[in-house]
Amino acid sequence: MDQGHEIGRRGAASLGLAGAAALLAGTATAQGAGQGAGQGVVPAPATPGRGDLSQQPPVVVEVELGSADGVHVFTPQRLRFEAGKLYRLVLRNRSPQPHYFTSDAFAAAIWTRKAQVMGQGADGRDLVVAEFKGALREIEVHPGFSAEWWFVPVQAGRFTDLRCGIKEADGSTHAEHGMRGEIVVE
Ligand SMILES: [Cu+2]
Repeated sequence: MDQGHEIGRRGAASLGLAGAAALLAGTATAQGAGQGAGQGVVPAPATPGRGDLSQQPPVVVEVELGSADGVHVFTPQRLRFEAGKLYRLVLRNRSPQPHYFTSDAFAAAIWTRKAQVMGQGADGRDLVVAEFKGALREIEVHPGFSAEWWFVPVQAGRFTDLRCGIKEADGSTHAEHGMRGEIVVE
């Protein structure tokens, strides 16, 4: 009887994940329908509410790519996210070189709402220069700038392939210098 109960619980848990994925797929379809007009898809109600995971207030997480004195490192090196929450991941590069934020495993475990290129207005404040919608795999940020990745993690896991693959003149990569990290989705 315990075994049956356990299987039942597992079934419910996987249904929960499938349900979340279906919810996200529904959200993307609704957005697409707004742009494409028609196509037999009934748009979701315009009022964001329960079930629209893409419209919740984002949790802001900031990562420094490299350091101002040229050390190749992610700060922090370990990132933690919760499945189902919307995140605004700010990738800031105050170092003298460009850097990548690359994790193929992580990119496959999230739903991307958008990415934003940030610039600075005359008053020195950050402003959005451009937004990109659609699936995304990695982001490169150039010295002195920042970019934002807005996403909802949809799959739990521990992803150890966070790295910057940029090569130095001697052929070594920033990852080999220590620009590696780990991302956990719970
Ligand atoms: Cu780098």
